[in-house]
Amino acid sequence: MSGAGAPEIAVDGSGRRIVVVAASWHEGIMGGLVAGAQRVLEASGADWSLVRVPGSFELAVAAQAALRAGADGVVALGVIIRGGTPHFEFVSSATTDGLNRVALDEGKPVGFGVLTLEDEQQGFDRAGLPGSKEDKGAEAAEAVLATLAALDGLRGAVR
Ligand code: DLZ
Repeated sequence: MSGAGAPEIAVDGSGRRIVVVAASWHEGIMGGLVAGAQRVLEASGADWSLVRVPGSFELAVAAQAALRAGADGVVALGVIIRGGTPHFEFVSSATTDGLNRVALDEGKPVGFGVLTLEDEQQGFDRAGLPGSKEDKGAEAAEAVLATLAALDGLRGAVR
């Protein structure tokens, strides 16, 4: 999936409680993702915190716990790089399915900032670092805030 067609999103996060859950594999790329999400959340005025988990596989359970503890939304960040084992497929699909399930079960937005990559370079290109072409941590944070606003609007519209 390329970043072509990504929307420009400006959102107000004041009054929103957002938890960033971030995996710890591939720390150089992860640093860029976390910094991108932080930039957006701080600029938006959201009340936010960061929770680290070991790997991307653990993101879904942490996201669920954050939402059950009262967070309005979660930004999930991870980096999964294809290696020489089938682990990539298992970890990627479990992470994606798990995060989607948490969002639907809890009825709250989970921003998907998990990069599934062939190699490290693809991650540096997307991590919002100097020289990167894309900023996927920032995009995931914007998506959560924009979705919260959309859900508020939708609930107001159907009352
Ligand atoms: C096991 C594993 C592998 C092979 N690769 C990655 C990866 O590229 N990115 C990542 O975030 N996590 C990886 N993991 C770890 C799993 O997500 C998980 O933490 C372990 O299997 C322990 O449950």
